[in-house]
Amino acid sequence: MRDLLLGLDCSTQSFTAVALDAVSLAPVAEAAVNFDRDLPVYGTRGGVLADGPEGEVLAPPLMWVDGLDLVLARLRERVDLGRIRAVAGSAQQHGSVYLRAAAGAALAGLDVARPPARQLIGAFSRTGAPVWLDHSTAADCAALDAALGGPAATAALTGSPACQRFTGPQIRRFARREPAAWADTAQVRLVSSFLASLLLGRLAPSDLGDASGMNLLDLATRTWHGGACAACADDLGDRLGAPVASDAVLGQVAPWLVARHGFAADCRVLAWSGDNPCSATGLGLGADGDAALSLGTSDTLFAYAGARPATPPGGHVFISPDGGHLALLCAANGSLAREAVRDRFRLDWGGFAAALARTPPGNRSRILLPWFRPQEGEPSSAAGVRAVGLAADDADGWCRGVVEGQFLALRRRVTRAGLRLADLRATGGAAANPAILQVAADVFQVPVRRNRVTNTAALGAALRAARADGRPWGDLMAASAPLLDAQVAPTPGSGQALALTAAIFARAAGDG
Ligand code: ADP
Ligand code: XUL
Repeated sequence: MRDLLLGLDCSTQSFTAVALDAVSLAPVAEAAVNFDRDLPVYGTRGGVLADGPEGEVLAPPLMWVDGLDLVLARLRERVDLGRIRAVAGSAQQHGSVYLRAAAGAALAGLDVARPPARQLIGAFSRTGAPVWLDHSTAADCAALDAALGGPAATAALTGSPACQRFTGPQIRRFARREPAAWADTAQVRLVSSFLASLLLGRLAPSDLGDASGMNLLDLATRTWHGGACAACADDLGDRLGAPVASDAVLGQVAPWLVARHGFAADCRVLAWSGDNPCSATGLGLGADGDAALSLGTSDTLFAYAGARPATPPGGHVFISPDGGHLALLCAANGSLAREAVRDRFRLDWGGFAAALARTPPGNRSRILLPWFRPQEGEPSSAAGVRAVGLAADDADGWCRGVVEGQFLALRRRVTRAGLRLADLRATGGAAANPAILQVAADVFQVPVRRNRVTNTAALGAALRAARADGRPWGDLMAASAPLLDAQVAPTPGSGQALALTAAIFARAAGDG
């Protein structure tokens, strides 16, 4: 009986699988793999390899292949994978995988007796894949914007001004600096479409949701833009494959999944998408104004809009899985910044939460600029970590300072974008911490509700898999409602307490 749907998520730090009952859409099993802990042979920290001298941040694509194989092996211990009707996936956005012509045959011929990663070693024209934390492409962004008529023109066309982590500028840098390796690159895939290719046993197309994070997609026509592609690299359009809708059924699972993991041969594979678009489905964002706060390695805040919204200053417009849009703001200083403060004072998450509980909203007008790493969307004059009024040894003040700083920074970007929030649905690793959600409710002055399935990207992918059976989007959006926890309401008086702190923050952060 094929009564399950599967969602997979290859995020920055982990690979997660969520299986749902295909009728009730309720979660029935989960499994996860942490890259640093479970695949130490790759030597990653936080899922990536240490920053290069020019801001390069790479991850080994073979680690993702091993991650997929291992998460399926773990899930198989809990459920029979032969029960899965359809599978869809999610991945960290913007990262790019460079494949040689030999990749097609390697994908088609995966032999079940050996781990798939070992059979794909010769498939790559570049061993590392640049990921969304990479910030080495300032010159490429300038060149792309210049070719398209300036940042506003790039945003009007692609939904975002040229962004350092976006795939177009990343490809441009590679093609420019390593022309021989570029000549050896037959196809480029996103992390999402690379992993979909493994499930399919042949190269899979990228979906429109993840394709809109590349600076290459014309949002109006939903096709690659010739001028943007030409500004990045020769013959780029040909090396990308035409993008497809997020609910496109691509085919059936490859034979290696049947023989190695027990999938049914007729299990269908849908396009994979980016983690933020998938989370939008997992959190049920389907009406104008529905908004989410995702607290993973990156912190993102995104709001749903059916018709295309204006691109938020310092932000993006992505196509959402149901064909609508998401206005999105991203902060690279998410969990890793919170961890840096936690570790500075040798705390665990319980101790961090206790520090938040001991300090009042507004932190007695003391602030922390939390930019541990370069932060797009913030004035470069304010780069770095800076405490104002906070003593270096004030652990409690620093814990509140980093979280309030992150949310105050996002809040003023929300205000600038003219986004009106009625409430926020929270997801990501740090959403497990109620003290952090309380700070979010206080800073944004809206109720915050967490989804009990922490990885809503994998959940959203699993829900999207139901589209293979023609399940209406409305059903999928409604499926998240029973999974939402009770709301965390703003602390009475917190709005006032935070007003002065917000003004001090804005001055320190370099606002005019
Ligand atoms: P990603 O999807 O980007 O790989 P996750 O959403 O899985 O990341 O979140 C991982 C992060 O969650 C870790 O880096 C950790 O800092 C954070 N995290 C996990 N548990 C807690 C907690 N109780 N409080 C705060 N942060 C937490
Ligand atoms: C969004 C972004 C990150 C990654 C990793 O634009 O860069 O949120 O998707 O989660």
